Amino acid sequence: MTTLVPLLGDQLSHDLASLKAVTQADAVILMMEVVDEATYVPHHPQKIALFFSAMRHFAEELRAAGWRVDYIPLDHPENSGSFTGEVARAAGAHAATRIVTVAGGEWRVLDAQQTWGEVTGLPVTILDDDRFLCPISQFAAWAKDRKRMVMEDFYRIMRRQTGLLMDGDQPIGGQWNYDADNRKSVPKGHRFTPPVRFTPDAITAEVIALVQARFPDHFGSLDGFSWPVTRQQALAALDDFVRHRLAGFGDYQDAMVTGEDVLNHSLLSPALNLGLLSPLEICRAAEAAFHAGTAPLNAVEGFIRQILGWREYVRGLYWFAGPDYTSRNHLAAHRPLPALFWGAPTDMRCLAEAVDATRRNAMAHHIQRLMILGNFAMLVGSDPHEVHRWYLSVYADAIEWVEAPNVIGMSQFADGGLMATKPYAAGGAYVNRMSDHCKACRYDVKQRTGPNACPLNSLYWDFLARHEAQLSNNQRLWRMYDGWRRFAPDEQARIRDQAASFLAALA
Ligand code: FAD
Ligand code: DLZ
Repeated sequence: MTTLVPLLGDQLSHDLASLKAVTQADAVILMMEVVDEATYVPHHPQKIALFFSAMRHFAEELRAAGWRVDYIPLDHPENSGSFTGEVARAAGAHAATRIVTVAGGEWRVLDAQQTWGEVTGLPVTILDDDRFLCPISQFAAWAKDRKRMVMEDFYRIMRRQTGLLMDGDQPIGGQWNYDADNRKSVPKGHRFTPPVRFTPDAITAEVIALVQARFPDHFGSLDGFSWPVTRQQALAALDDFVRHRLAGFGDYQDAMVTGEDVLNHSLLSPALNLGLLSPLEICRAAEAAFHAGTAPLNAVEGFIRQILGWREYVRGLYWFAGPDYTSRNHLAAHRPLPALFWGAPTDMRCLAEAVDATRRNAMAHHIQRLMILGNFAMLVGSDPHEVHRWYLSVYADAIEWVEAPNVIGMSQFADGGLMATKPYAAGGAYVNRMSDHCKACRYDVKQRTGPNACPLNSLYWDFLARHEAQLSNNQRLWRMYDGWRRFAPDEQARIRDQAASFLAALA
């Protein structure tokens, strides 16, 4: 009897449910580098290299731990190029009698897994992915009868469930959420401690060469690849963050500084999403820093909320919302994504900074993703499915279960408010408040119209005006619509003409 255990690129955890369900004596672990997964969207070369390198290192660790591993590299002469093709080939080659696997992190992959029984003629067990703190069924039970799925409500349940930052039944410090303390702008001359970088070893170097040769046209640079690719490195990255950046995490969480790619962010999402770290161990490490007195409560609570709250929430929402979620288009936005997202030059400093960080690092921090790139895509009316495909392509941490709710729901309001209570729309004033970009920009953030006006200003008002019928009843937008209605009709017309000219030039 041979059990085939297909193990996917984001399932690199030694305590994976499938590894616990079989024995080393009768299992063959199948790991596959397949061209379909590298190209179903044009992933950033660093993302492909990260997955392949981490997969190859994990295969070595499994072998060292006594597992039989059939690892199919991308350039294997018989590689069929798809998960299903490789599972069928391996089932035959190993005379497998059954298949045990863990559910993939995307509807598309889960659909493929569900065909494996028919394709191979073998019994297939698809196990729940239990590396999350909230099972999908628990989230669905919580979400089922709610009109609004408020993240904060969910987060408090998760705090009580895990006991993180709890004093009995109450939050440590008396407050559940310290976000109000977390919106500081960065003082002039402030120095951030750069994160630890991991020099590519021979395995990573080989993968980088492979990716360079096979995917030369994908947007993004491979220079400077320095992601953690093993659990040991991921633990070192966690330790580095907790020691050097966690304490300031809250203060500057929403800040943007020219030339600073990381600020106080953790950069842990790629390792976490690949399975090299667990969400609970990260939260416990941050909590321990608070108890040791090395990081304040606003920082530690803010950080834990991202992982215990937002990350678990978006994962539950992705599976709860169903497979058509990425096709939602509540605001009927149909423009193509502007070419600047793929690196075409732009004079808008905020966008140029965020796109360039994305190109160099396969990474941008949350506020760049939400309030610079996502905001601009929404204001100009980009088709949300195209926006979703861009985000899924360019970020090292992008797997659909986490990317899609953040893009379709939070940043594009394309799900009509299932996730966000209002669109995250902003004009130039927000960017000026939260960053230093406007100072060096060729546009004037204070102007709404005219050749030097910051395009975000007219686009913001035009967005509100365009969607007045759909959005003006939203209580949270009352103040914005009040502002719009205070403009004299001729000023409204000038603003909308300005936006129309910008959009025409963009096309
Ligand atoms: P930190 O700022 O240090 O935060 C700590 C951790 O909290 C992150 O590593 C991440 O695991 C978690 N986290 C924070 N915010 C979120 C969130 N909104 N949803 C889920 N987890 C969160 N995150 C991804 O992991 N993959 C994605 O593809 C992704 N796409 C996004 C797209 C958009 C439009 C937006 C607005 C956000 C997206 N995020 C995504 C969430 C967030 O921006 C990233 O998790 C974060 O920038 C990763 O950098 P970091 O590890 O330094 O995070
Ligand atoms: C993102 C990605 C890439 C680029 N390549 C592979 C691959 O070759 N093999 C693999 O197992 N997984 C890869 N992945 C991740 C998948 O596209 C997908 O996100 C996960 O399988 C979802 O669980």
